[in-house]
Amino acid sequence: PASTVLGYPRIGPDRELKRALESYWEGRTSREDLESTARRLREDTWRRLAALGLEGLPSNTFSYYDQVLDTAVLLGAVPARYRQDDDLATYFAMARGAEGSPPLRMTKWFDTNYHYIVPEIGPETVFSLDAGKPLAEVREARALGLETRPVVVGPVTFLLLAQAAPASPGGFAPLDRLDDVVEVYARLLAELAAEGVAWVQLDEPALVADRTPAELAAVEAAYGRLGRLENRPALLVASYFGDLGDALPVLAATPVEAVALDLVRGTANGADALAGKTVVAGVVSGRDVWRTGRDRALATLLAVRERAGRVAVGTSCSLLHVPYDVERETGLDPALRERLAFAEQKVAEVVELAGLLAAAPVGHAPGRHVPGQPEVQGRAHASGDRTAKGRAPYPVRAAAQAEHLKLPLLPVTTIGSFPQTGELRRARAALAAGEIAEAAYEGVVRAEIERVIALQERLGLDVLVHGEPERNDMVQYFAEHLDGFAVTRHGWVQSYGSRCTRPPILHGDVRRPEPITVRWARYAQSLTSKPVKGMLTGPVTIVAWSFVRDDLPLREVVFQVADAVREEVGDLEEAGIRVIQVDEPALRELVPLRRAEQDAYLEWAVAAYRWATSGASERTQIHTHLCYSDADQILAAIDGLDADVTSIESARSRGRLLGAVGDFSRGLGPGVYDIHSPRVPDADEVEGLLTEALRAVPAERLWVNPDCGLKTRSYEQVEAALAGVVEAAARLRARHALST
Ligand code: THG
Ligand code: ZN
Repeated sequence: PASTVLGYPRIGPDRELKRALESYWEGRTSREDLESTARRLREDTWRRLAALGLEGLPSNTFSYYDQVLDTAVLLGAVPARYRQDDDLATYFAMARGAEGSPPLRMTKWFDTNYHYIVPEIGPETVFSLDAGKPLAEVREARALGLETRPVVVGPVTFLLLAQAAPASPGGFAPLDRLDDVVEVYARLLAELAAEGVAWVQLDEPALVADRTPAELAAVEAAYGRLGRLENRPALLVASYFGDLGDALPVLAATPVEAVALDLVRGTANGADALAGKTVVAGVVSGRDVWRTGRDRALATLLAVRERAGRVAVGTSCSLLHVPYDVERETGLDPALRERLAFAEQKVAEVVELAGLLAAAPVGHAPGRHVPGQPEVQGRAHASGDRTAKGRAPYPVRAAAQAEHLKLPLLPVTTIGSFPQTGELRRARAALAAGEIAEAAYEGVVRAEIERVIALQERLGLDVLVHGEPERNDMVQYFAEHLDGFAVTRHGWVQSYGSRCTRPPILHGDVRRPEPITVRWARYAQSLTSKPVKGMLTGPVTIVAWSFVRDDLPLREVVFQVADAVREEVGDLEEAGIRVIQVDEPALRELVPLRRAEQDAYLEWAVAAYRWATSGASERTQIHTHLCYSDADQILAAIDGLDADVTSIESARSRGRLLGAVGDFSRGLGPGVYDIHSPRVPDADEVEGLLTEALRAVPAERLWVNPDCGLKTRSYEQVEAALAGVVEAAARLRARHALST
């Protein structure tokens, strides 16, 4: 085909799948209801793509939860503890947990804000083909008169993303099972061939990160074996999120028919090696919302054709990571909207470029040079040098803060958000729909803050929060109050399962026209004599969870946001806020996939955080919070943030985290309450966790807090859990007083 996309959104233009899933989970609707919604979404997508003129239609890009989980099921890699009579119940048990079995781990899909379910593979895992889903989708599309290309996560990426099953012997890695898994893929290809499928797409994004020689050998073995099968469809191996690097010649030497390249982040420099294969040239970005520069894209396509021969126009990755349709965003400034392309518009661009490429005479490529990424040359920001002078050394600050805050040993605090009640959500929706006045909405917010402060005082916490009832999302809220951002009405992008976010669009220079959080922080502080934390989102996270302009270096954009956060920190201090938390949960996810680029990134990302926070006086206590289970891997960078107190999720990685914090020299709060689970720990359990933490962190620097924000929990659970947390801290303080 001359044109294709590597994948498409599936949650529905109005989040139909989200609603269908959640009502099914709550038992309000039947499996048939869920299946008919899903079928309609798939059919609408195929019809729409065909109507736009796209030739290569993908299938099996739909998912009830996650495509990696779908692949695990396809391969029969279902841990015994999740198995139930009903296949859908088994599937959702892996994704969401079931009686007695917490769900499989979930983690970030490369450097996106999408999360996948981590498969569990052991030496004993029995693989067996269950091709029902891809076959059913092929038949469904065929019933509409449309032929499709099933998309499946490829064997190497699947195993590299998997984790070793709990009882695996030391030294076992899921990739050890490559040969067994490849045999299941071989059977899958045979079944698809028997069904008359012409092409299959195997996604191998893991190949754009650094890979060892053994991993490259796995690529060679897997695609050598699959490529030599006699009974199979043509194979498209899709790379995305970067350059294939050393994996390109390896793939090129295998007998697969086509390779997809991300030509937005990567270059076509190695494309000569692909001569004889089809190159799916990913010139339309699936990671941003900007229209494609037509001349540049066409020049790239011509250069690839010159080098490789056969070229199809494609997207740089699946369009899963962008919203459906910008035409619905009637509230956007038309001048901005004209610059935007969501999934629908990107498909139209692919089709248009395919037409232009077909019309361009062969042999007229613009020289041998393949254009790289657009030159980023926007003007530097006016404020110039932002190297932070830095705050006083930590011991000086710690002494000043002890004097100023007079906190007890093992202070208890929370991460920031409290449960978002139905009343709050309804009030926000009513405000957006113009059904209630601003003043009425603010009354609801004020009452909620009063309730949250009173609850924390009653339970006996030491550093309080206002609970963030005024915020929908920690990034969207700031975007709504900063110049340079636009927010959408329908621009939902799947984050995990049924959950979505609406990434703001950062399109211009960022400025803070006025204080954002000060009013509610001041109100909350007026209700109590205990310190109330001001709650801000850090510059890296605000940028990571937005769609960002591409005419300035990312670093420059992050520093502009850091300017705004720095101003907010100053205003909070001035308003009498003594503790300010600046969260940077996305610090980790923007880490480049290639090691060679990681240090430079971490250096500027950490510098931006310090710029945002270092205006604070030494007696103002700066907190930060990070919520991912592998914080131990970037602990040096976290230390570099120079926050006075860092809270870190630790429910699922306690051992590793506590083992790694030896060099960490400031306040630390390893979470003692797993907020991802409805389970409520009692004081004994929390006391045990704290006792363990005290072996790694001196009492003077240990903080007591939950793993993460409480907004997804109920008040009933939160109240019971926090009571146990406070009680445990009190017992340890008493023990400590006796022993000193
Ligand atoms: N905000 C943003 N990105 C994030 C998170 C966030 N990425 C990482 C992590 N947190 C992802 N987790 C979630 C958790 C819950 C929801 C989305 C992502 C969620 N969304 C609501 C839903 O789908 O119903 C909609 C929220 C809204 O109204 O804006 O519950 O916290 N940006
Ligand atoms: Zn968190």
